[in-house]
Amino acid sequence: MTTTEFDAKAADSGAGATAAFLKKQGAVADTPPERVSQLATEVITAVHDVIRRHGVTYAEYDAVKSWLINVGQDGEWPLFLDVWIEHVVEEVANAHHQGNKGTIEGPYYVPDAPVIGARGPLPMREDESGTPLVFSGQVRDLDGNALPGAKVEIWHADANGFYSQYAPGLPEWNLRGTFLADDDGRFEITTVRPAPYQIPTDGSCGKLISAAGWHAWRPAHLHLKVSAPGKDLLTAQLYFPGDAHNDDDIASAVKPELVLDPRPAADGNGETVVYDFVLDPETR
Ligand code: MBD
Ligand code: FE
Repeated sequence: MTTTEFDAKAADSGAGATAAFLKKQGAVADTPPERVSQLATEVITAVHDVIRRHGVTYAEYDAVKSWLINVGQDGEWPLFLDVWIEHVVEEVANAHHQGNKGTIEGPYYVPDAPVIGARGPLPMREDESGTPLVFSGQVRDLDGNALPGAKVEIWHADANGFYSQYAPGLPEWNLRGTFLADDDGRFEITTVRPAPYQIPTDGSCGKLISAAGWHAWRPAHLHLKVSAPGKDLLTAQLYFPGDAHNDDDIASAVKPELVLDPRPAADGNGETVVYDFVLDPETR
């Protein structure tokens, strides 16, 4: 029997996301001890307050202790943090932006995806399933000037909700690519519509979700990183209108400005959508 994406295990995608994160440069902040002490004290104090207010028991303390240990063993710290914490970090980091809204990166970005050029198809299987989607747009600065050569990185789940490099049986760069905008700042990406994403149910995050009676879903989304010299990197996701989870994304990452408006393709084959990106000048 061959292994397919449907054999994905929480602990495998978790281990992959953990290894990818640890490989990333720049994950060390040079934080002065006064700030470390203040932030750590306030987080710990907030936990103390919850314990007192709710009369947390030893049984509950031990359950949390074993759950925290298991999150690490499953490699699910990237998933946990990106689903429940990252959206507030993004909100604070980009509050000053006047251009495009951004949103969270999530755990499944891989740098250096194949360069396609200004237009073309993402790497995909010969028989890749899903509604064909042609996504075009222009990258501009705050004054409306085109940004030729802007880099548009895109990655997304397939029509079964799985990401290449984080589920088995998928080609390495499936549905991941790097586009370089043309002289008018324009790009055109040929792909297929992704499916909604379900947080793995067989790992620690899934265990929390079911113990709390939550749902495990993110709406279907395209992930993007858009960049140009002298501009702040824009990390975003784009969503599809009418998705059942646009209003209750478990990762709290949907914003109205990030919902696409796809139209039936002129040739009757799938959909086309236009979405432009406006980049803020580089801060700091
Ligand atoms: C995803 O695909 C994702 O985008 C986020 C933020 C968390 C988990 C899975
Ligand atoms: Fe995602």
